[in-house]
Amino acid sequence: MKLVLAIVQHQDAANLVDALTEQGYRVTRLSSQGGFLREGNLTLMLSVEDHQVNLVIKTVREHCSTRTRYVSPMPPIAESGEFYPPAPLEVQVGGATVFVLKAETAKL
Ligand code: 2BA
Repeated sequence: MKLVLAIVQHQDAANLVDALTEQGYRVTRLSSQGGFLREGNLTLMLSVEDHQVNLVIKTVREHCSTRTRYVSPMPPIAESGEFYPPAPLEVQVGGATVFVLKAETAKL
């Protein structure tokens, strides 16, 4: 058994969960937040057989898009009378960040 953790963007989550459940996978959605942008994202948790991992990753890849976000860095400490507003920083977010871990499942 493997535990697949997929961190995805909100915009992609609904279609991805629909696709995974239609294929018969059991999915748990966890609300999460990225440490860098501090924006909400979703972590999907699936416990699957080893041979299903590649199919799950394929489905995640098909439903998760890369998007561009802009971050405003903190302004540098200004010297006397000088102010240089920092340029927004462009970052690419997504499609998805996926971790695959060995797992044992016990339903109690
Ligand atoms: P965030 O931490 O909010 O990161 C959002 C995007 O900002 C990242 O997109 C990446 O393009 C950029 N970024 C993150 N940390 C950076 C840094 N130290 N310097 C420059 N740019 C940085 P993704 O790579 O697509 O990641 C999307 C989300 O997936 C992340 O949100 C985080 O929640 C999670 N994630 C990504 N890599 C991870 C890892 N190695 N471990 C745990 N969570 C991870």
